[in-house]
Amino acid sequence: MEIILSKDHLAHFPKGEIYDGQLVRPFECPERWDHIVNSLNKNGFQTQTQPNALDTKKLTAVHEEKYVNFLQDCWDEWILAGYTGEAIPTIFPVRGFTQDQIPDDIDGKLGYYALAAETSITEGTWKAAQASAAIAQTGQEKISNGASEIFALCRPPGHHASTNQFGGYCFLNNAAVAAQGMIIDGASKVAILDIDFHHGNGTQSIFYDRNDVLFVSLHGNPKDAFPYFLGYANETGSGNGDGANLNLPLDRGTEFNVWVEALKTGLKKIRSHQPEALVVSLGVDTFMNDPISFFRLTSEDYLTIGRLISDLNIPTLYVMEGGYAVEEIGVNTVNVLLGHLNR
Ligand code: OKP
Ligand code: ZN
Repeated sequence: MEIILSKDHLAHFPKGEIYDGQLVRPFECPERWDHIVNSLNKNGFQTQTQPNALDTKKLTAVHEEKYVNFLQDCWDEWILAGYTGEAIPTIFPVRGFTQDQIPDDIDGKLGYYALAAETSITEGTWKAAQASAAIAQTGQEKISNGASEIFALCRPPGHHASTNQFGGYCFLNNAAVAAQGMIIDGASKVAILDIDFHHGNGTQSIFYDRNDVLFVSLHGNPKDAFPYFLGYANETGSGNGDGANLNLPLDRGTEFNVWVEALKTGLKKIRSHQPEALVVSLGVDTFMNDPISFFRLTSEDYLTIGRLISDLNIPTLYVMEGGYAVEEIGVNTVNVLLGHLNR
């Protein structure tokens, strides 16, 4: 299995995440990447490729151009305003506020383009976010050109980013860029399977009214888990996309025996969609020791997950999302890939 990766992820490492009423060291940290690469190397994944430059046309097929420009200019505008800390949104267009005015001031703009406040923007954020999307896109192009399985080692993650909002550690929706890229490059139907602990609200919203891209997600029930305001079972798609969105929310403390039944339900839905390619939003924050999540999966379970996904027999692009039990993130991630290869 070919791996796509880049050290440019290092450009994004905020010092602070708002958590527990404090600015803490972010859970989404650069050494997550090191642990994954170490495990890949230990397990003989030798084909490691740098991404091609990001194709802006494919990017803006998923994200609004104004939002892309905001991400690109945010840090400069923040500094120009005289701020010295990291860029953090503090006010949002909530219920009762106007939704259609984009402020000129960077404080207002940050809130307009944010869905949450835990994700700080720094000098290198845009560089890393672009590289991460380029990794997914490069993987996509290889799948579109006939590869049967690719691992896109994206960092920062992407599935919370919508067409015009960042948050939940995400800026550009890497999985959505890949799925849309597959359509642009000729696929008529693709599917996205999101097995990160958190609901992929960004991915869902991007494809919600379309039936060419099926979105299936297993995640912590939003009544108890981030992102709280999307991911319920009654969200099944709208208009043309009616029936092409499947949410499988699961309770606190869910163990693998229950989780895997939901996975099988999701896989059945994917089979019936008959996609030409599959994008897996691969988060391993479903792990029992994850510090911010509440499922109970073990390291061995990830082998089974890879095997079950490979049984679909569809060209598959794995796109890295979350996983914050840093010591175990490598083993857990690579176990999915090993399971997929039946090794
Ligand atoms: C990103 B990805 C929990 C706070 C959650 C944000 C989580 C973002 C997860 N008390 N904070 O889906 O792994
Ligand atoms: Zn997550």
